[in-house]
Amino acid sequence: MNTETIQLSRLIDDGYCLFENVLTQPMLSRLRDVVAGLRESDTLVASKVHEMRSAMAHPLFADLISWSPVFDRLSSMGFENPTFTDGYIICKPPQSAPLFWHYDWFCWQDSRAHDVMPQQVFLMYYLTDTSVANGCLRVIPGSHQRHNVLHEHIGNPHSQKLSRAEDVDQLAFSIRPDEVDVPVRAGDVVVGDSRMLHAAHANKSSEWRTVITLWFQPDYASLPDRVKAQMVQKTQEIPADWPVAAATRVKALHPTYAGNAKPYGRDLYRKNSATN
Ligand SMILES: O=C(O)CCC(=O)C(=O)O
Repeated sequence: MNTETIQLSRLIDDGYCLFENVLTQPMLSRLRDVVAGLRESDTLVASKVHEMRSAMAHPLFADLISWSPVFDRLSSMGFENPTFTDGYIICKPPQSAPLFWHYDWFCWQDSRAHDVMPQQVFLMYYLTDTSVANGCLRVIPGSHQRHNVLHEHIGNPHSQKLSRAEDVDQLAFSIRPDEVDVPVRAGDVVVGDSRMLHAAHANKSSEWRTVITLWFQPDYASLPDRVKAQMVQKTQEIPADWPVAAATRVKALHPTYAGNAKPYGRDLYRKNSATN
């Protein structure tokens, strides 16, 4: 088996895989400079857990969204024409709370919500090396497919209460017996199924820890119409003042849908069924 086939099996079985050394050092430096500028300009929306902003905040993110080495990796996994909908810059301040367990899939009502192939994946690029000490990613392998006890307790996985980390004693913030840490080196990319339960450790270090999360649909053409409509609806608008070249590159990756199917909306709850 070649590396990409192994990574595809991991994505399908565990819900995530890791590609090392995908970004160059100059690209990492540019991303760090832009993120530092955004933080200084005070335009990120802060919570106890992190500060967050859309990746449309700066045209440099067009370079990351269309980063060709990643498309080569996706293509070798059989994903020839992925689409891109939205992205976020997530900065964890020094001494900040853990990020709660959640998934990022919104179409659980769909009859194909439990398909083997992911309908949507995140690409997470960390701008620093990560470890348990500075808030690395944590995942529950297999939770994109199999029922997990957390599904019965987390309710709306994106509620304001969770974002504000008001009650860190609740299960959504707990250390789970089946969780796995995903420490990375800056420049790696984690590819994960949006249905998988994931979280992040507290940042106990004295440095900021930033991740840029980009949402792709690896095989958009094969998606059910209502899911397509949903993806088009959540696609972030490209700012009018972006340079034409940057805007064109991102626009070329946007999904399109000309049918009449109704988007699912943000129906965040996964069915609490022990059978899947
Ligand atoms: O902050 C992190 O490490 C994870 C971010 C995350 O869970 C997300 O973007 O959905």
